[in-house]
Amino acid sequence: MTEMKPVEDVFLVVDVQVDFMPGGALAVARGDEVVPVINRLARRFSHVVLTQDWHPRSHVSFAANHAGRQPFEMMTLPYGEQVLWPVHCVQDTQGAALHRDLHVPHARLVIRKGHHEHVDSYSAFIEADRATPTGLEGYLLNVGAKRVWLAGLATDYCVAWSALDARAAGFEVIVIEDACRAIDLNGSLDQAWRDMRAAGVQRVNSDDVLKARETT
Ligand code: VGL
Ligand code: ZN
Repeated sequence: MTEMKPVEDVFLVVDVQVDFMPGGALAVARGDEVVPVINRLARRFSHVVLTQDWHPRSHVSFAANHAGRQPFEMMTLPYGEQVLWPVHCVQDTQGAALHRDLHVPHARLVIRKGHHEHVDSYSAFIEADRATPTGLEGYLLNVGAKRVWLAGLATDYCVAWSALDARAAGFEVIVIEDACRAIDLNGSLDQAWRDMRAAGVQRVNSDDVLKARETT
């Protein structure tokens, strides 16, 4: 039996959700600007995977669930240092919905992460305990993926952690910088780019991707 040639490129669109948009519960400055760029890029990829931050209301990453703690403080948890966030992306709320203008009808898979009450997960691959897999690595290996292209929110958290874990899993990894926006908390954006560069993550602009993947 002949097999279809596996598509080696996968476009991973991270957390383009209402709560990360201006006016949202954990707003990323100019986060909405990524939507048209991602829509354009997504048309050049036959294989697109989306992620959704998807927390129970009792989630350990919410400052509101720790007496006397404020959003954006650090807290030591059993698995390490955790930023305490405003309540965001609560399962099945409007804030957790994908942005209404995100238009990727051919997206094949939506990975929901951060659903365990006691563990956060910035990464689409491995939760913050650095042990619990989401299943995305197995999925990508199973479909024959070789390269993972990333865009979305936020550059310095969920995009960066996902990019680093994709590298660690052996994929070629490219972050499309102008299709991302950052939170930038205490230098987190510079640190994220340093870490990604050191790990061999490539950094490109959407124009280059669109040009290189032009359809005739
Ligand atoms: C994110 C902080 C908390 C992200 C998710 O999508 O980058 N950041 N939860
Ligand atoms: Zn979150």
